[in-house]
Amino acid sequence: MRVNKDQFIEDFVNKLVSKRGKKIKEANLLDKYYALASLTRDYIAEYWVNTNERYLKDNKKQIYYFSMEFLIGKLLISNLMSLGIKEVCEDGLKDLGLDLNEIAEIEKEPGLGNGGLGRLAACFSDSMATLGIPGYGVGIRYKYGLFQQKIMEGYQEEFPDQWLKYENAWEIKRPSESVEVKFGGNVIITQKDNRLKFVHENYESILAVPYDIPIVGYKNNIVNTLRLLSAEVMDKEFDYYHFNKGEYTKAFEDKYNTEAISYVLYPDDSYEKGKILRLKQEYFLVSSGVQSIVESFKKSGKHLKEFYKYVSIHINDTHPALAIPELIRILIDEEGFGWDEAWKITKHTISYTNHTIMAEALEKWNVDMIKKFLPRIFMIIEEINERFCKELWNTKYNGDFDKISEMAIIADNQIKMAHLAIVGSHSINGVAKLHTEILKRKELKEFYNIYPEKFNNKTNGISHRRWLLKCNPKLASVISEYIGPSWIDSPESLMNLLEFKKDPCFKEKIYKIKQYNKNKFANMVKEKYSIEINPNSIFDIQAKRIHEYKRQVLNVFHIMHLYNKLLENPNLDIYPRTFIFAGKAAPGYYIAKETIKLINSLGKKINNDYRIKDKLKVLFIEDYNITLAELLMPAADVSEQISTTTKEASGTGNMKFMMNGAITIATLDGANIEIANEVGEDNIIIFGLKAKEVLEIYKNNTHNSIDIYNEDIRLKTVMDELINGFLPVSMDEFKGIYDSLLKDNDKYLVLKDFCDYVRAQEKIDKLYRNKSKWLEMSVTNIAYSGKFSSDKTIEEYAKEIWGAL
Ligand code: 475
Repeated sequence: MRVNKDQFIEDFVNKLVSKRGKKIKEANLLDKYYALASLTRDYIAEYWVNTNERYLKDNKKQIYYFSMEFLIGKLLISNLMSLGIKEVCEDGLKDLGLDLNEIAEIEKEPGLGNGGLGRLAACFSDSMATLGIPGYGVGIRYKYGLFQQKIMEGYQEEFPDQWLKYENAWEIKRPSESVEVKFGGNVIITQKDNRLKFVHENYESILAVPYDIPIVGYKNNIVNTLRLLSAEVMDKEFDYYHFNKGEYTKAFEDKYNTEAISYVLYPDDSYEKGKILRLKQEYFLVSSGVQSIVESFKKSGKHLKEFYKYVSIHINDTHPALAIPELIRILIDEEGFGWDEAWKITKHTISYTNHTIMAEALEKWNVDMIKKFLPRIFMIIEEINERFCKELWNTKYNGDFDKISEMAIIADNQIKMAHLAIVGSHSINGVAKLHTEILKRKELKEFYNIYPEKFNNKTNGISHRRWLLKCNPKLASVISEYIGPSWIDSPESLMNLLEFKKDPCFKEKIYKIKQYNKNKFANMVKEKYSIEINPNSIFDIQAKRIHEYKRQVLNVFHIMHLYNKLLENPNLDIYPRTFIFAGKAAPGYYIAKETIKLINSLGKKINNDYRIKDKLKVLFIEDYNITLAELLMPAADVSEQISTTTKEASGTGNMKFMMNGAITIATLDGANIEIANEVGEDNIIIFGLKAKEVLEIYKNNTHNSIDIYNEDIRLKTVMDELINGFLPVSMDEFKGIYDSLLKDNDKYLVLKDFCDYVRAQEKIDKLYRNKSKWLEMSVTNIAYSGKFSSDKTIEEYAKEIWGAL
């Protein structure tokens, strides 16, 4: 868009008055932020309206991305960049004596996601808008996002995330587009004109009120929509009968119970508990989403028979899989379709991404629960299941009861959502090559056998706009200086950087930028934690959810081992390193929380030990979120991607670090494999068991952790230090971790990979000393990172799954 500095200044000053009732002199930071955000939204509005108008006219396929999580990050700066007016605003504000970054910092981040899955939804939304795909995000407007993490005495404590405390500057509430979602009650079946009629009675109604957030395409005048739904009572705000009796809690009970549906994001990553409230959240999202889509489709005048030609609904993992029975319900009960046609339309409309093979993350709902809260939906799932089992019986598995009950959607009083999603959709994809192969050959083998055509891979990607252009402006500008700005539109052109990987002048610039970003990070650490870190040490970062399979403990063991070596010989030649951890543990995940305490206890011990001459530092940075990630990625020298091979479906942090020039130390897991294939083995440090070996160990149970413990004295020492008072905690503090590794035979193979990990880390130590070589590796990583832009991933989804583009 076009706005000059003078116009911007005038608009901003006027906005301060109209929106906040203040002149610049009296305005505080919050006033300035809301004025600027509101002005930015005004600038966006014109494009938003035009985009919607064009999408209506164009008749192109509309893509609806259903996700329980959208982790979009702060929006002010990225919106200004997408509009192409960041510099003008920055200049204008400067003339007024204001600093854009300072204003932008005050924005509250919408933490509406746990980790990878939620951030992926955000990167995909960004790419759809930039590629001009008519894509809509559909999610929940949780009043409280992912908890804020504070570290107290080394322990994680959780606090409510009050991101809506003031207001959300970006959203537009659209009460007139609210829809009714029905829970509970019973279904009456009648017969009319030879057809069964299903009438849902005695249900409880909840209103789904949409709030729309603009998703601004990068300098292309396109603005897509992220629609977040909030639960409200239909009409009765409170009950006068109880109110008059002075029973205030009772008077408001209904309202509270209803609105609770969109109160809190479940804080578990890769874990499903089967809670009623979570089920209600899921149905709330899909029912309101599907109803609105059908309504707006009908307005276009086209026949619903053609629905799937104009609409794709993509479900982000199985969490929104009830979209399948919900669409069938609407088509049959409300639109008069017969089963076969409703089934065909639904299957062609829906596609599904699987994000994890971890058994504990697979959704299974108790039959009685679904029956009670979603009686009509349950009938439809039963019907799908019956027809599916019949199909199996009549085709491949006649007489094979075991096979059929293994594959059934309903078994053992449980509904298996992954099975429902596979049967009721036309596409299922994994998120990296290895992950998809494991789905096809192992986890979902039986389904692959009968529906091979449905399975495909779509390796994850990240938005290079947020994860390079926005978070590392200095690097972005040097890149453009050398290869021109074309990489911003076509990120694969970052490959042109390879030409300069041996250019000393370019490399020096890359080095200086890394140092600048490290200094910036070090300043934050000093200010917040009063810890001095050495910006000339290696910044070695592991930032992700805390989970046993991600193996933060392996990282910790390596640090303890280095520390032991230094205690033995304080003059040991170790390149100074700062080990940085960040990440949240699910509040009920005991071992993950112990791991946080372990990292902090180790930090306390090491950071205060003058004997090792500041060669090692260990930091745990609290409250990892998108904003912190934007500071961390550019400051990293080493990226830790050390999951147990086969367990990390893809990973996306690996791509973010790489794009900012960090060198990855990794197992050949998830997308690490594809990163290694791109950059070549000289530019990534690989260690550990291969997928085949891990699968072998799991299959044949050939692994005994006690043997490894007894054989490797370094490992034995470290392990013993967990429980012998070496760390400044009580002796049983880390018993859970200790037992999981020895008593429970180390399910995630930490001990097994320790030795090779230490070797790989020694290699890092050596390589970093060779500055020229290190920088060449760093440039190579940046150059190949364009392959992992979500633009490319989304193009593949659009072409190969959605049939749009
Ligand atoms: C994978 N979340 C990453 C990323 O594809 C992958 C599960 C249940 C309930 C709530 N959240 C979840 C996940 O399963 C998840 O985030 N999976 C992650 O998806 C994007 O890169 O490897 O672990």
